[in-house]
Amino acid sequence: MTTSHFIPLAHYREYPVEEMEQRAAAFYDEIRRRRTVREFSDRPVSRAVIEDCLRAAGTAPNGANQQPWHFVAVSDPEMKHRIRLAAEAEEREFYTRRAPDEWKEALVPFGTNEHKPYLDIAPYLIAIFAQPYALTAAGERIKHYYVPESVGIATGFLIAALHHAGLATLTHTPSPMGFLNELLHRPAHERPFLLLVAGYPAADAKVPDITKKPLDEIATFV
Ligand code: IYR
Repeated sequence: MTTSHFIPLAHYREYPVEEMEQRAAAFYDEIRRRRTVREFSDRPVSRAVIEDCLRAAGTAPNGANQQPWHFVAVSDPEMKHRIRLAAEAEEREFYTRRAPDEWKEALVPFGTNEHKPYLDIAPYLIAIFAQPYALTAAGERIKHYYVPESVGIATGFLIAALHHAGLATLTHTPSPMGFLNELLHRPAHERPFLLLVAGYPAADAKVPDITKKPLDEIATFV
């Protein structure tokens, strides 16, 4: 029988309201500078930074604390190239056949296409896998709960951590992504969730001229 075990909430910090307001504003100021980048520099990135950002991702709230995720940080140029070739093959299909015109129209402002040179250039590709269930050594399945929510939150933490550290990211979603299981030797029951490209932006990187919805459009207070 499983039992529960509680300990005091030791690490919570309360701030005076004014400091809380300053902190909230400062965080907004920092996170609003984050931009999705598609032009990366090949400058190497400290592995210690990636490790701490992954540790931060691993603290995300998740269903029943089952932590239904696995991150594969790829820096090996050969593996990055294999991922690029496989992603571009899927993307070629997407842009020439699979994507309905309405979808392609929605992507025009971002100038995306089937060419993904950043998969070779960026120093790190982080493949994020979701685990719908765990497999015991005996081959028994242990169901995981709220898997997409959990992995989505962890990915958000990871993106925020990388940005906070001073790195640029791109959430890349070649579809389908099954090739990642094969290339990265992940078990068949794990689902590739997202391929996060991370590194320094290219010195001359450009980003689309887009804006975010204002608060009154995205939130309601009742
Ligand atoms: N996965 C494709 C297409 C794509 C789709 C959306 I929605 C985007 O916001 C961006 C791209 C690609 O990576 O090009």
